Amino acid sequence: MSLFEERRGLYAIVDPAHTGARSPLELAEAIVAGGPALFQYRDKTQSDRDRLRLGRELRTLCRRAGIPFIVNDRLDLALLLGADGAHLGQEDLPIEAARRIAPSLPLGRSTHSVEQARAAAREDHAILGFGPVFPTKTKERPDPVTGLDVLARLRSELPLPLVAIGGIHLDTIGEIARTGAHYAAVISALADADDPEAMTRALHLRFIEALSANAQG
Ligand code: TZP
Ligand code: MG
Repeated sequence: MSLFEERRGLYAIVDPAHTGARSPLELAEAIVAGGPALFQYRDKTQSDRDRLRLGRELRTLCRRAGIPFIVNDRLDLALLLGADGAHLGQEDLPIEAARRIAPSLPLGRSTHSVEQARAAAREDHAILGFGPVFPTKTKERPDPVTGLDVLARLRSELPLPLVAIGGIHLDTIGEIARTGAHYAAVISALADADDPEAMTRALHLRFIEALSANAQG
């Protein structure tokens, strides 16, 4: 069973460009204390030196807490940091090139349509991102909103765990769990929370509760 199949729940993302009132490290400490299923470091703005510095701190935090640490976009950084996996987008390295650099690292791929998801599922990916499922202000030039029906359809069609992303908040995370997706990825609902630790707990718990309600119903 892959790392991503073993777990379910909140996939917390920390991005230094979207941390609300806190430093990236303060936000990450609060989130890790709240216990998400997975943690991702996403950084499209800092220098490589700063990425390496912050990445080391985040990896240490996650390792202490036993939370898998995933790096977005950058395989070099993922390997340097000893990450548990990397997550690639449609414009990042194609799978053949990625596998030459990182032969065995668990890899995710973001997809934004049924066609992209089917194509990524035929390749050596361990998890697929899908979205934006709701409107988001966090991503620059987001793809069109997908909605949830297509997520449920993909879940029944594809053998891989799915992570829904885009505009997910406390009042909608249960709907994500009910589609069968393994994870809900969240940036702003955590960064903008008054108490990100409590918000992490609440989001993760609501996901897990919706899963068990689904199993009983
Ligand atoms: N990909 C699709 S939407 C998104 C990414 C990285 C951003 C999600 O952030 P938020 O703030 O949870 O909508
Ligand atoms: Mg990317």
